[in-house]
Amino acid sequence: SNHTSFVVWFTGLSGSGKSTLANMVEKLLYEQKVRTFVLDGDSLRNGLNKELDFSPEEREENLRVAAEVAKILVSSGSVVLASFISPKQANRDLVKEIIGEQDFIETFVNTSLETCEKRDVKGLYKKARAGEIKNFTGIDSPYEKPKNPEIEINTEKENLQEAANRIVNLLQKKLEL
Ligand code: GGZ
Repeated sequence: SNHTSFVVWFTGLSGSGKSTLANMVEKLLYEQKVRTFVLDGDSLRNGLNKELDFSPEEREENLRVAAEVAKILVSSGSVVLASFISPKQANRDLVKEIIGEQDFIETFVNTSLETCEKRDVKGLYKKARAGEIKNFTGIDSPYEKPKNPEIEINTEKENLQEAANRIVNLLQKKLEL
């Protein structure tokens, strides 16, 4: 195989644990001297995608740009750990098309809305419930669960460290480390 890098694309609700997992995977890969790059909604939306809001159209544009950036990083040889809610099947199909199916690993961080809302790490669910934030995923904007993710993590049943190890094992097989 000539495969040297991939995009691990984490999809799931706000507060599902996507970025936490991505950072754990990055740490494990770093220890194995694999070059990585972490991309997420927070960082992209603070810079490159500053103008974009959370309407369906602008989420799609956010994700299109994210996928193009991920593609550039993969072409330079990095394993890209990308965390974006990417709420719709159509969003994930677009991302997969841009990155290329062969380089795309769809990873569903399956944490229930109930749990995300209970954790409410940033207080965003509370604001969304109060109507202070509009178009909030899971509250007044939809999240379509992936039907056939390559990896699925159930953070309510599985320990995060175990989940991160599972992802790295799969990558190792694909990278033939
Ligand atoms: C969802 C929102 C919203 C709305 C702000 N809906 O948990 P966070 O805070 O740190 O991560 C969320 C982030 C989602 O950005 P993405 O680029 O991943 O979204 S998408 O893929 O749908 O384009 C959340 C914060 O932004 N946030 N307002 N209305 N999340």
